[in-house]
Amino acid sequence: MSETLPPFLAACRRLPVPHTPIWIMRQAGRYLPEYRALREKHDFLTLMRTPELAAEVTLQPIRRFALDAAILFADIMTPLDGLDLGLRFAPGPVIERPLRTAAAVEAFAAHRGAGGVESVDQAIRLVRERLPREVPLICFAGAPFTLFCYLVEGRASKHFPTARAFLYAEPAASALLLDVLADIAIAYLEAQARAGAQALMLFDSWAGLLARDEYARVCLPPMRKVLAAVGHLGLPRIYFPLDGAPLLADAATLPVEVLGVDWRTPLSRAREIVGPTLALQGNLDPMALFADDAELDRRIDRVLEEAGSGPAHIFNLGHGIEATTDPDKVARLVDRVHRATAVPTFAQSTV
Ligand code: 1CP
Repeated sequence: MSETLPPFLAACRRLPVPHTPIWIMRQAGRYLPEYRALREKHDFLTLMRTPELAAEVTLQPIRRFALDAAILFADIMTPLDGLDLGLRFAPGPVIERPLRTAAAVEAFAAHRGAGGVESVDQAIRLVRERLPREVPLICFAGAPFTLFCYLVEGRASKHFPTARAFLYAEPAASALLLDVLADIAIAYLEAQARAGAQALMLFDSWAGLLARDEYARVCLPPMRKVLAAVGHLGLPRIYFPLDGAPLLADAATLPVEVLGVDWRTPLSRAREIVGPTLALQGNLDPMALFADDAELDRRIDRVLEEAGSGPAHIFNLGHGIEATTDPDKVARLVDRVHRATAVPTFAQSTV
C-alpha cells in the first residue's frame, strides 16, 4: 500500500505539496513561555542531556503551532559533549580547553567517535513515538568549519579572530581538525538516522566569515565528505550557510537536497544562482515578526512571491527566531503560509 509523503519531506524532494511547508529555526526555545518555565528548573546542558526533557522541548512548538516539521532539541556542540574539552553554555558555547596548538589538535584527533549519542538516541526515539506522522523530525549537526570556530576560539565571537588566524598559522593542524570534525559529524548523523531522524540539517553559521576562495579551500572539502558519507541513509540533506550570499554557487555544488538561504538574499536571486535542482529553505527576516500584522503579512507574501509557484520551497525564517518574539506572531505566520499556498484540489503524492 502506498502512503502519502508529509509535505515537508515532499518539498525536500521537490514533489508537489498540498501547501508550502513551514518550520522555524530555533522553534524550540526561549520565545516560548513553556520553554522558559522548564529552563527555570534545569540548566541548558541538563535539558539537552536528559532525553525526556529534550523530547518535551522538541514537542512544545508542535503542540502550539501547525508546523510541518519538528527539530530535535540539542545543539551543534552536542557531539563534542564528553570529549574532555570542558564544554559549557553561557549562554553560547564555551570550551574551557580550546585547541590552540598543533599538539592539542593531535591529541584531540585520537577521538573519532561522537559524544552525546546515547541521550540523543533516546530523545529521538521518544519524539518519534509522540509526533504525528505528518510532522517529520529533523536532526542536525554543526558543519565542521563552524565547530572549528568554537573549538579554537573557545567561545562565541563576532569574527572568531583566533580561529581564523589558526587557519593561516597552522594549516596542517587546521586541516586535521576539520577532518576529525567531519568524522565526528558523520558518526553523529548516522546515529541520529538509526534512532529515527527523517531529515538531516548541517548548520554552517560561520561560513560567511570566509572569502569565497577560502570557503572553497577550507569549508567545502570536510562538508562534502560529511554530506557524501550520509547520502546512503536516504534522508534529505539540508545545508545552511549563514551569511552565505557570495558562497551560494559553491554551496550548490554540495550533495544536498535543500539549501537554506538567510534573509539577506531574495529567494528569486538564490534560485538564479543555484538552478532548479535543489529545494530552497527560507527566508523571512526574523525581525519581521516584530512588525504590525499588516506589515508582517506583506513580508510573508513577499517571501512566497520570491519563492515562485514551484513546489521546491520550505518556508522558514532567514535565521533563528529572536527570544523576545511574541508567539502569537508565529501562529499568524504559520497560518498565513498555509492558507496562501493551499492547493484546493491537491492529489496527494505517493511513495
Ligand atoms: O540558555 C538557553 O536556553 C540556551 C539557548 C540555546 C538553545 C535554545 C542554545 C545555546 N542552543 C539551543 C538549541 C539549539 N541550537 C537548537 C535546537 C532548537 C531549535 O532549533 O528549535 C539548534 C538547531 C541550535 C543550533 C545552533 N547552536 C547553532 C546554529 C544555528 C544558528 O543559530 O546559527 C549555533 C551557532 C549554536 C551555538 C549556540 N548554542 C547556544 C547559543 C546561544 C548559541 C549561539 C552562540 C553564538 O552566537 O555564537
